[in-house]
Amino acid sequence: MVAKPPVADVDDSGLTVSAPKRYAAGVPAVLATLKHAGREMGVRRTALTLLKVNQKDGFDCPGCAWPEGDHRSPIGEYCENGAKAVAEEATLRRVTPAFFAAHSVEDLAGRTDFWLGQQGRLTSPMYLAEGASHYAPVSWDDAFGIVAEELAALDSPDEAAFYTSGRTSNEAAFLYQLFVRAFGTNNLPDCSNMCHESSGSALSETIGIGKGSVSLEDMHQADLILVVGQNPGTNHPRMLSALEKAKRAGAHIVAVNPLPEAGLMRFKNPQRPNGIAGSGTALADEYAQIRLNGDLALFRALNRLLLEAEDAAPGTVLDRSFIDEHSAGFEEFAADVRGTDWDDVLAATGLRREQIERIHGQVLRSERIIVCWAMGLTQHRNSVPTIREVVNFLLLRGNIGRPGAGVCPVRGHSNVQGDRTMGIYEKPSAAFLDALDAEFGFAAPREHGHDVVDTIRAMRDGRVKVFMAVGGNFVGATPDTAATEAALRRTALTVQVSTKLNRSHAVTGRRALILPTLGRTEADVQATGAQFVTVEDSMSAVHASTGRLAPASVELRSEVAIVCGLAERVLGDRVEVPWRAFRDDYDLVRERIERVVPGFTDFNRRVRVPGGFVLPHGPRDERSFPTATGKANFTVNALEVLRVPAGRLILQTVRSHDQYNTTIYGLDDRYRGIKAGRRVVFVHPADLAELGFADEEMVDLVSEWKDGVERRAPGFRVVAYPTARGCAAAYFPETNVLVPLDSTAEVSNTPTSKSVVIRLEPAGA
Ligand SMILES: Nc1nc2c(c(=O)[nH]1)N[C@H]1C(S)=C(S)[C@@H](COP(=O)(O)OP(=O)(O)OC[C@H]3O[C@@H](n4cnc5c(=O)[nH]c(N)nc54)[C@H](O)[C@@H]3O)O[C@H]1N2
Ligand SMILES: Nc1nc2c(c(=O)[nH]1)N[C@H]1C(S)=C(S)[C@@H](COP(=O)(O)OP(=O)(O)OC[C@H]3O[C@@H](n4cnc5c(=O)[nH]c(N)nc54)[C@H](O)[C@@H]3O)O[C@H]1N2
Ligand SMILES: [Mo]
Repeated sequence: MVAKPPVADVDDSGLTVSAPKRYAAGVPAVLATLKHAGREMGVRRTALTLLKVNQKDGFDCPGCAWPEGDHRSPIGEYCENGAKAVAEEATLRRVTPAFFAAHSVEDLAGRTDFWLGQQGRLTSPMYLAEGASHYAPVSWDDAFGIVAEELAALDSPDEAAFYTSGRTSNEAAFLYQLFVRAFGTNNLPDCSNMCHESSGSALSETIGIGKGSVSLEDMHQADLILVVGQNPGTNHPRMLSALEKAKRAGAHIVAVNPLPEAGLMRFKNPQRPNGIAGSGTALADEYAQIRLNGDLALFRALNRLLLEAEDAAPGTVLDRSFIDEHSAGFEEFAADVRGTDWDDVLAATGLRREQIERIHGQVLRSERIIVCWAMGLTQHRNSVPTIREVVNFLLLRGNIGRPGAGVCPVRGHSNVQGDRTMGIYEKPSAAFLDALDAEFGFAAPREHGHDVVDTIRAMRDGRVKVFMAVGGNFVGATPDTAATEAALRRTALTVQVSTKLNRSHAVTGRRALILPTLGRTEADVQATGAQFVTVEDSMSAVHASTGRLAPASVELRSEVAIVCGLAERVLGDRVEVPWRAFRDDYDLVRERIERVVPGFTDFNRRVRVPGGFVLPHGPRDERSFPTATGKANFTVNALEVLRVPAGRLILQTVRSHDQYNTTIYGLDDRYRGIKAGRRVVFVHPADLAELGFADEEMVDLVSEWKDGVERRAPGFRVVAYPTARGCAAAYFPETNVLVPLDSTAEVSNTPTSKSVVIRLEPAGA
């Protein structure tokens, strides 16, 4: 399978490569912020908008889900990449009906996501009729009518799937899942399925709740913070401030990553005067350059060392009272982990034993430990066992449910955690459905629905015929691009609720709709007046978000209004839900959330308190673990070393510094030394020599998997780079074509975007 790269619109002939940067942020970040924001928004709008990001009376940054904290900078609590996310949304450019008249769908399908996003904000509902070459304007009423007609034509509600991307507000998410379940299905795939699903699966099983257990305060109090499989300098830049603060309070920081990411090494805080000038703070005290997928082995080795240290000095290493009182499964776990083979550990991690022992020494000296992680841990076949082993590591010394300690899966999209809390989940719990039924007087379906990968399979096989998405770019973000596109093209109708144009508008079902919506930065005025929405960050804090800018077009509707309008049209009086009242007054929606979702008592009042409130979390608050055993569970996680055949590399697909998932802001990856191009593959110089390739050579990336299908991404420039041996890296979404649809993580079914076995071939061979 070859996906034709739509590169005609990207001029990367000026691609240059220089040495990777040694520190993150500082002056270049400030300059990049102002340049990018000014180009999209103009100077005045830039100043007005950036001042309101993440302020208590402002809007929630549409960038990442890192929490804001109480001490917000008066000059704006944002980062370079948050500013880019804001500028991307608040841009003055517009995609109008005239644009669609000038560009056929075929034309759009030949463009990159970079070009598509650059065209500006969508302004009007658009409809692609069967057999038509172009989208044409459609009224909101007619658009809802088309969806209703196609849904009514299905043999079963399970023939429709309803995707959510993690920017959707709590209010919109709650109403959306209500509509979908009232319609009769649990087919609610979401971006989490490709993101932190492995964290959710592992944490639910071991500690009883799929959310992180630490607060910002904990970060500042920790003695040891391990940042594993995460690139915060690019993806969660405000986290660097928290790490800096922790560091100043004496924390030791260990970075575990195949790539020596600039943000992990050294940080110049641009929001502090001396951060702009001076040499910044060295962040990582220890950098473990691990091989891709080596983390399970690393944590097993650390756990074995802890058990041996306890044997040597009984009663001094393990937190025996925690283990006895609060945990289950210790004996089995311990027996297994003692057998961990050092040769396997060294092969899997690529680390030296001395370094692992040094980290172990640091663990022994640390009373309070936090482990942070992101996609480097979640997107492998054995991600769930890996994260379970991280939990074992923390449980051994009681590092959960006390200050300065715990699990910290760092979320991606700004409200991805909240969407789950609101019931965007294909496997809802019975308790949630019971509460929903009781509140709204209908019987929600009990059968589990499709996640992302299963939705693609079902579309491919003709079992799902209507696909709707509230936000996101399903085509761009999912694996196996060629297979996914073919699957979507088989459907009867695709519906995209979007702010900006992307590939999912160009790869459609027989008919297609684009429903343009308000973004976070924009004022949302309904019949009863100005509305705000709420979101939940990575540390379970729920707070309000109020947009101020005039909407990009008078035709835009809020996501809440779109969901309510559609639900009313599709369901008629099949259920007694006051959709119109909900649309007119979001307080009424929050009243219902309070009655259905635990933890939202007095929601409307508490969310109006500046800064909002924090949701309950049993393990964090009182060491209560709502698992099957009622305790925190130790688990046994087999170590299988990922060995690749000779002449092959393991490829991870990552984000550059100039993108937000499939939204490409620009063609630079400043910290990694890349300018003006994205089709690059990072490989260790010694591997290049062994494989017979040279720096700067043009190659095709060919992925090999047990299904025997060859997947090829053509035309990449080789960049000799100090990554771990045997490991390569290239950007997503250009490389999604290489990720086999059926190559997913055990339990969580997350695509294995960080371990793809590839070979290099001379380009065009
Ligand atoms: N500016 C910006 N911010 C974002 C996003 C964005 O695209 N742009 N995306 C948002 C979203 S949705 C998410 S989920 C997060 C993603 O945040 P990250 O997870 O930081 O994003 P990735 O670029 O996928 O980086 C993965 C990191 O893990 C490392 N890694 C890969 N495989 C392994 C492994 O096997 N072991 C170890 N130890 N490390 C490994 C990589 O080298 C890299 O540093 O960021 C969010 N924030
Ligand atoms: N190979 C590979 N694939 C990956 C990953 C990887 O690391 N490697 N990461 C995965 C991860 S972690 C994630 S989270 C997914 C992301 O998957 P998605 O969330 O589906 O993708 P995004 O690129 O974030 O979606 C961008 C689009 O969202 C729309 N949008 C932006 N703001 C709003 C809004 O406020 N409302 C609405 N309705 N629409 C809006 C815009 O139209 C924009 O084009 O990708 C996954 N795919
Ligand atoms: Mo994500």
